[in-house]
Amino acid sequence: MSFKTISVVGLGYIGLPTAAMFASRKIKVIGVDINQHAVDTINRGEIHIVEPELDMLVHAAVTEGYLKATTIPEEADAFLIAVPTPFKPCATDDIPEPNLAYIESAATAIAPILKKGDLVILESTSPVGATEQMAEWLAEARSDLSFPQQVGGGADVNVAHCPERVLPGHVVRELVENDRVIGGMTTKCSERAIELYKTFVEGDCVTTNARTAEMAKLTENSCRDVQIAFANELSIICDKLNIDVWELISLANRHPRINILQPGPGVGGHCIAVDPWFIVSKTPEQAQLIHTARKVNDNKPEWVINKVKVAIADFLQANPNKTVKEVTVACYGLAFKPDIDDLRESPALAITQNIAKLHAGTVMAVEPNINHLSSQFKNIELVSFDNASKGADVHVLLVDHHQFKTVAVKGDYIIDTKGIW
Ligand code: SAJ
Repeated sequence: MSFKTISVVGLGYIGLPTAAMFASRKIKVIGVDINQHAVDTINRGEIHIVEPELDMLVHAAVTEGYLKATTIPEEADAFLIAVPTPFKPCATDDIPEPNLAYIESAATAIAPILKKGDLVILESTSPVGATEQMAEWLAEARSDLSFPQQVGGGADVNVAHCPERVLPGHVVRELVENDRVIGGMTTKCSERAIELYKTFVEGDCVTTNARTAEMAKLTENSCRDVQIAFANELSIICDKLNIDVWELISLANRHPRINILQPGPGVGGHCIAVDPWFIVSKTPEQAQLIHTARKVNDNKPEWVINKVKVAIADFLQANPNKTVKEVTVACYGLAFKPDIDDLRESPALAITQNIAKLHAGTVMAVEPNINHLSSQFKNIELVSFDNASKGADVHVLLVDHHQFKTVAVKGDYIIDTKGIW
């Protein structure tokens, strides 16, 4: 094993589990993050995110001395970059552009400590061409070293794109079991990356070039986005036709070649709601279906909010002694999907915030995976399930957390976006 020390840059939902996984194989891992709170938490052997089994893994890795976190990069034999790649709104049309600023600052931060023989892997989901761009940034900062785009297989520093593909909530298992797409800038880069990942990956490591690896990842998430858009569109059609969409989908799914996904309040997370834009912004003329699916999913929260407005109006009509200020709305679930604490790009959170903005009465939120709401969430009371189910007049189920599946809220004014009540 030619990797004695591995550095993981970005200790979030992907970087931290990956760092802990290498450390669990008794390799020295240096985790780097700009967030001092995350660094301090990890160095105490604790975690700053919710992910099953990760706490034990990190605790063991830190106490056994294989994992440490720092804000300043240190020398290593391999660097894995797992930083966010959000999008930035585009001024000229409605297609957001990928924002590579975090990759650029990660590359700038590690460039001074790179040495001959090092391997740099970009794991962040990236638009096609980002790995080559990252290699350019590294080359600009280190003219004393050679890179694959300059000299091919004989480069001092090898560079590859190996997209992460693990499902939040199942990260620890999927990191080990999933196949990996290894997109080296040269064959040598791919070989080195395989050697690295094989320390813990039991799935196949399949090689390709960096651009195809980038596109493979975007394709997977766009495919899922298109399929969820189909389910979301069906739910709106069924509502119009007075058909139970959940029953409809379960019937259609009995066909041996049909597997329709589940509708919901919209698509969230920083992956599926973001990555298709990386394709659309590069090829707007060609990516018509992918673009439309994005819009269908992005419009679903607005549709849910309208349903809530109608429910409030119906409640007031049935209770003429009440004013709108006396109507309490409870939203169940704020995370972007079940049984996690992640609020990033969450349609449930956006819907709740919008209701809180529009509604003159009380808005309650039930989110079993978080303890408090920061002050930015104005006019939203975080309450227990019991308080909400007993105290609210209009109930909006937004996330199918397991806690909500065991007891159904009863009442005349229920908007159940996940079909569990
Ligand atoms: N959703 C639905 N209906 C469904 C399935 C999902 O509305 O039937 C919604 C969820 O509620 C959520 C969003 O879609 O808001 C995304 O959830 P998800 O579970 O489909 O995916 P993510 O974002 O947690 O993880 C995805 C995964 N990609 C694929 O399944 C193709 C994961 O493997 C990737 O590693 C991850 O994106 C990523 O990091 O890119």
